[in-house]
Amino acid sequence: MKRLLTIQDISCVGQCSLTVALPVISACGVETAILPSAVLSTHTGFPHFCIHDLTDDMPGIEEKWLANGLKFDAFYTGYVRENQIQPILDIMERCAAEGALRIVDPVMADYGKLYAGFDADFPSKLVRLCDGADYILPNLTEAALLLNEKPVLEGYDRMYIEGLLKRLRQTGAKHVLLTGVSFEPTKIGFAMDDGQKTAYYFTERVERMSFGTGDVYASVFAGALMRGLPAFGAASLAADIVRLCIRDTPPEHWYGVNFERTLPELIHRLESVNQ
Ligand code: PXL
Repeated sequence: MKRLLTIQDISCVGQCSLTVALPVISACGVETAILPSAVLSTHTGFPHFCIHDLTDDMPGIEEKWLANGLKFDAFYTGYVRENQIQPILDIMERCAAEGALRIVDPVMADYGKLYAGFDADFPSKLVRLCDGADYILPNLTEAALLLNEKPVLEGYDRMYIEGLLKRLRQTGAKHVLLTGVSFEPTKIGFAMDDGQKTAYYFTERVERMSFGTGDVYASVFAGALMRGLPAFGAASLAADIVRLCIRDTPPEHWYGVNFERTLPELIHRLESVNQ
């Protein structure tokens, strides 16, 4: 069984980050190790929250992993803080099994705005994590902010998307998976660039603004990829699963998506993969 390390926060309530990644990646049949970047009372979309930063614990944890000979086949980073970028790069270098993959979700913004608690210069710091990543998974807002551009959320065309993908690969990322791409009101999906071509995938749009969808998306992608699906298959499975989760979430449930009842479908869709 492959062992993946995911580095992101524990939001105690909020159906996001580690409380999503752990069940989802485990459901994919992949051993899931965690390194919490911070503990929050809730995610930062709630009007009141407190945060306990865990940066200082990272080097000691890494040291004990190394002493125990623990290595990881993949790393998947999500919500992290500025002063954690170097310790995380160190861990990804020193605790990597041969050929380990780096999947970086540059979690910091959506709907044109940075999440509460991040400074305007945070995107320029997060670019360092993208350099050398095998896959980065920004949404449209994060993609623009990583490039120090103004987010464009509507009225764009394929040329804009493909230009964005090309500029994002210049950060040093090998593949770019841009989420939340939509050229017509009823469809939403992703664009994926592997350096040679751009591939698109769209599903029916379920009209709802939801926290945590990016975390479900990245977790399914990481889990399915480690389980042996090709990247485009893992990315399109992730898009299908996110759509099912949103469909299962009542509109008044504003702070997350009910991914829990979609886990059997995820397991079922991965059953035919022989790894
Ligand atoms: O779902 C992304 C996310 C992860 N972690 C924290 C957040 C958010 C989005 O708001 O606040 C702490």
